[in-house]
Amino acid sequence: MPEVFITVVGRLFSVSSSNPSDRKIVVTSALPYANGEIHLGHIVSTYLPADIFTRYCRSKGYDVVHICASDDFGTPILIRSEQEGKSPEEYVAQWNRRDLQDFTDLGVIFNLFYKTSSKENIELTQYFFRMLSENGYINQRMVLQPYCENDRKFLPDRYVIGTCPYCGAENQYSDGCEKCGRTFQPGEIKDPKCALCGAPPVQKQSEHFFFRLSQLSDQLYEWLTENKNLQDEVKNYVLRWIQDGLKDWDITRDMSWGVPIPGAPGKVFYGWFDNHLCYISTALTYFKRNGVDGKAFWNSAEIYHYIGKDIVYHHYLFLPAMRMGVDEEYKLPDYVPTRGHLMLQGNKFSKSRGWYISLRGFLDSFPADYLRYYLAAITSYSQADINFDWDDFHARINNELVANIGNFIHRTLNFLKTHHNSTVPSPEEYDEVDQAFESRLLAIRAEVESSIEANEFDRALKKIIDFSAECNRYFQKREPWKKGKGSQTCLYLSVNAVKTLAILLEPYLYFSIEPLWMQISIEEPRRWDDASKIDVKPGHKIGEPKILFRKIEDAEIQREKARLGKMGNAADAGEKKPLEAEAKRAEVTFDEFANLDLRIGQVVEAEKLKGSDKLLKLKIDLGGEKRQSISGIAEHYTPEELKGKMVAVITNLKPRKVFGEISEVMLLAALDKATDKEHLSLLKPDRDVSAGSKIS
Ligand code: B3M
Ligand code: ZN
Repeated sequence: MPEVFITVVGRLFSVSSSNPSDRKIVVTSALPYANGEIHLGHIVSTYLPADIFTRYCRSKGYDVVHICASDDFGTPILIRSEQEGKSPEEYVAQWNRRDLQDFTDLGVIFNLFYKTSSKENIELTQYFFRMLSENGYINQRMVLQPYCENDRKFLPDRYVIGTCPYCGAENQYSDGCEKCGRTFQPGEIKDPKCALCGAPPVQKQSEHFFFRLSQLSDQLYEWLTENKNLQDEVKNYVLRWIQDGLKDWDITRDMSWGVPIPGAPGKVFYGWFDNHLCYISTALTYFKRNGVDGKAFWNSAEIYHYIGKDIVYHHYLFLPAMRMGVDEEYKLPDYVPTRGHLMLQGNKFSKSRGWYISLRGFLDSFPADYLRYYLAAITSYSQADINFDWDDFHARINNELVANIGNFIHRTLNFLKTHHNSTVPSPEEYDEVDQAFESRLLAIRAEVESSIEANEFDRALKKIIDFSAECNRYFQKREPWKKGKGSQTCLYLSVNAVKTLAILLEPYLYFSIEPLWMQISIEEPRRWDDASKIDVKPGHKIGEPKILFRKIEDAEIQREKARLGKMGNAADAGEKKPLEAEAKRAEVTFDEFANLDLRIGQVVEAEKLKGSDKLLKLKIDLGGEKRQSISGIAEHYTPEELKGKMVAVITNLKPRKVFGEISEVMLLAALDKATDKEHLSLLKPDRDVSAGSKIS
């Protein structure tokens, strides 16, 4: 088998000319934190570019995998799970499922979407730690950490809130300010308070492990300067960080939710120590499940880590440094494609101000491919910010997707159907116009391919759109409806152009192109290299043409614009307030909660308990079985009022004696917050359910 070498942006890859699957590629997308929905900002910088590239690679026949996972650890996640009364495991599992669903609905497909809390990732992280220790890259020292004496725990990162030392914004987390964007070192925040109880923390000694990043400065510098695939604009400021001097990195957190640090009970790794290792552990897991030697694959593959520009530090320094520190047992990245932030109508996205488009909301209104098309078209391979503009979206979908691409494809197929009995006619002799068009058709694949290989998916898409516009012009010029000379050639070349467009567009518009193959009546396999081939032959019968893209109406865009700034979707707004002291109780695991037998019961008998002003003696029907409750609600309800009422109760509290009477069931009631004990309300079901119904 002859070997040829091709150069891809300055690197040499050996590719067997007849076997594209020799080119191995691992694509990863930055891991979404398991505590909130995927939003368009994530999509634009990371998941869509990674998905387009992976689909392209697959179409080329390269041996490619796309890997991702939920980023499960960290204080924000633990705090949210506590607030929602869920175990962190249960909480992150829920977001993992939800994220995967969102990705799938947007056509972003992974070989494996796993999790940082997986057994495999925990093992790999601990292994890295041990190797780094052996190689002298870990040291330990005592540090002062905020500690809440009320809650009797250390308060890492987001467990402390306070005032930004730079801009004075109040109610900020201790790791950075959302107002001015600065990040802080532990201890920097002013007027610190415990996020759980509001008490000011004290400082307490704790032993922390540090990753000696500074020891790897020279190696990092060399890697950055030598790797020609990295974007210069990013590289330049990372090199400056190195020149300014890298600090050793505290990789320890005094808490329970995280990868346990071997030999250090009560301590876990900082999430950024383990999360990028999950690229490797997830890939290895995927390969293992498929009987492939994952390590060998990884080390013989080109590695692409797709990210947004807010996590450059971690991916250009921590990530390579940790791999260097274990003697590059796992290969360093070849590419770390980095893209900018998404703006909305020229302003920053803000969920709390309603200046926001949720992915789910978008998909409820428009086809997924419209979003893929628009975002791919406006996103360059750079750190420049990207602006989502509803009018621009409207114009591009209607002009480019519908009136240009959709129109050419449909008019060609429809013309074949109505004038040629759905059969591709034989070409006649070409004149210059046909020849010029044919050479465009033969050249377009390589042109698009070079942009995709350079990670410039917007430019590649622009080339496809321009080509489609040329197709339209050619069709228009040939006027096949006049049935003059050259009209058969026009249809012949046009249907081949449709096939080429379909192949080139498939990585961008999978949902729309998939049904097009039925219309052209071409079966698998359809490979990238089949584009620009004129191989739809005379006599080929096509299927039933259908419109691919629908136009967007003005009213739809008006509706979306009117929504902005109004949704008041302040889902996160309350997150930072200290939980009220009164609500603060000891932690309960989900299993403990699940042990409570909560039910709806019916009060069948009620009377005052002799000798007490406060207590009522009640009989509660639990659907066949009746049990007694001694309830302290006599000042709020009369026995008459209660008879027949459906109420919420706990049935499996340990029975206890009250005033000499046994109480087996407890009624649930709310005490009005404003008036405190003065106003009490029993809980009752919102709809009719029968006595004994379980509450969960
Ligand atoms: N979860 C940060 C983010 O979502 C983080 C990325 C991890 S990639 C290893 O922006
Ligand atoms: Zn506290």
